Amino acid sequence: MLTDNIRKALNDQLQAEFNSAYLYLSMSAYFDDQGLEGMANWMTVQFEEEQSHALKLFRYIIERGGRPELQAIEQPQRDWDSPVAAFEASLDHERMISGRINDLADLAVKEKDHATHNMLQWFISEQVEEEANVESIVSQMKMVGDAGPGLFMIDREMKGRTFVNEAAGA
Ligand code: OFO
Repeated sequence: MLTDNIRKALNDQLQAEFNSAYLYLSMSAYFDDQGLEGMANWMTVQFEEEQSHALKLFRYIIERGGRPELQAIEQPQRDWDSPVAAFEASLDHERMISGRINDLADLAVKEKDHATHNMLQWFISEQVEEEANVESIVSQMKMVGDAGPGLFMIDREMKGRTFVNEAAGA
């Protein structure tokens, strides 16, 4: 049984994960429009990852006897000044999400909800990985600049990213 505070916080995080998914799908459309298919693919995979995070929370709320409440999803930003600016925005976004997950873990401790605290450990590790991945892309892109052969090489590498549902069953 979830306390009201935890239930509300988990539902808010469920919405935040869908907002993340929508943001990355919008970034995918932006990169596709820029002719950067690898980056568009990377963002589509990110969209799928965020949906899997939302689904993990959705299932957890049900498992604990709650009912997920689907809140409205924000309209995402449509354009960025440059490819690197889009990845920098993604990094800022992930740092914000990490802060939210940490607050949620603090709340679980405060409410003595050890099961939720335990479930959140997966998200805490996932955030470390997400921030590190985007940080490394941003620094590579800064090294090669916002156009030219270096950028196209990074783009080509990103075509290989595929979705693996790590959130399922973890
Ligand atoms: Fe769900 O990890 Fe990104 O936002």
